[in-house]
Amino acid sequence: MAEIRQGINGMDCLELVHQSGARLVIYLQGAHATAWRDAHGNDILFMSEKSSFKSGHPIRGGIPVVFPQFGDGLLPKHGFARINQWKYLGADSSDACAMSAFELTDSEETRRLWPHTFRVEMEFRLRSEELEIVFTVENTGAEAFEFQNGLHTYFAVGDISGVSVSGLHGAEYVDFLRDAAKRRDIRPAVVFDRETDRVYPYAPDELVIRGAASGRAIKIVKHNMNDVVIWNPWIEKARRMPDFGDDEYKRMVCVETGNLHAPLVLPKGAIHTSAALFRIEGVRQAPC
Ligand code: TA6
Repeated sequence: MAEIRQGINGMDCLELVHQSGARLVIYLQGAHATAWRDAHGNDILFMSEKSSFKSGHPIRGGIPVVFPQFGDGLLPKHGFARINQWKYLGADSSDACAMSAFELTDSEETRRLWPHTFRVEMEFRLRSEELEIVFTVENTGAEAFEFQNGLHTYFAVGDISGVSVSGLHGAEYVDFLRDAAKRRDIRPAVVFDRETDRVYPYAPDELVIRGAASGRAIKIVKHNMNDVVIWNPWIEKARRMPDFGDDEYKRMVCVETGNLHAPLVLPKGAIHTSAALFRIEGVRQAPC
C-alpha cells in the first residue's frame, strides 16, 4: 500500500507500508526518506525535532540524498538533489517487499548550476526488518561528467556514548577536523567521545552499528559505493546548527555510504548503479 499525502508543512510525501507493518515515509523533495519503522515498531532513522521541513531547504535527518556533489563546493552543499522536487514513479508490493521509485532529471535551474543533462532514480525496497536503496545515475548528455553521490543517513541511537561502528578496523581515513590528514583506524570499532567527521575512502562493504535506539544492531551492506563517512556534530557544532537541538547529538549518528571522496566519471550515455542495504540484526529477508 502506498499513497501520496500531505506531510509536514503541506510537503508531499509517500507512505510505503509493507505487509509486516514496516513503514517508510519518503518526501518528494529530495526523494528524502524521513522515517522508517520496522515491523516491530522500532524507529530506525533520526529526525531532528527542529528540522525546518521548508520547501527548497535541507531536511535535518532521515536519509538525505547526496548528488552531484558531496560537501562544500560550487553547488549547494551536498548537491542540489536533496532540495529539489523529485517525480514519483509509482509503487508496487509483493509478499517479500514494498517498493517505490522516484526520479530527478536536469532542469533549467540545475543546468545553470551544473551544465549537464542527467537522470537519477532512487528505488526503495522495504521489507519487515530491512531497507534496500538502489541509486541509479544516468548521463543523458553528449559528454562525460564527474559526480559524487550517496546516502547521508542519520541513524537513531540510544545514547552516542554507547554507540560503535565496526567494519572499519585498519581502514585509512581522512579526518576533516584535523586538516584532512590521512590516518589509519587501529581501533576495533569507531566510538564517539567528541565531534567526529571523517571519510573512509574505498572502505569495506559491510559495517555494523551497535547501540541503535531500537536496541538491535544495524548491518549496512553497500554495493558500488566506494566510501563511508562517519559524522557526529557533538556539543559545540550541535549548538551552532539552527535546525538541530543542542542535545540531539546524543541520539544520532550519521553513517553515510556513497561515492563521497574521489568523484566518479560517467561517460555519455552510461548508467551507474549503486545500492545500500540496511538490515536490522538477526533476520534474513527474502530477496525481491
Ligand atoms: O557528512 C558530514 C558533513 O559533511 C559534516 O561536515 C556536516 O556538515 C554534515 O555533513 C551536515 O551537512 P549539512 O549540509 O546537512 O548541514
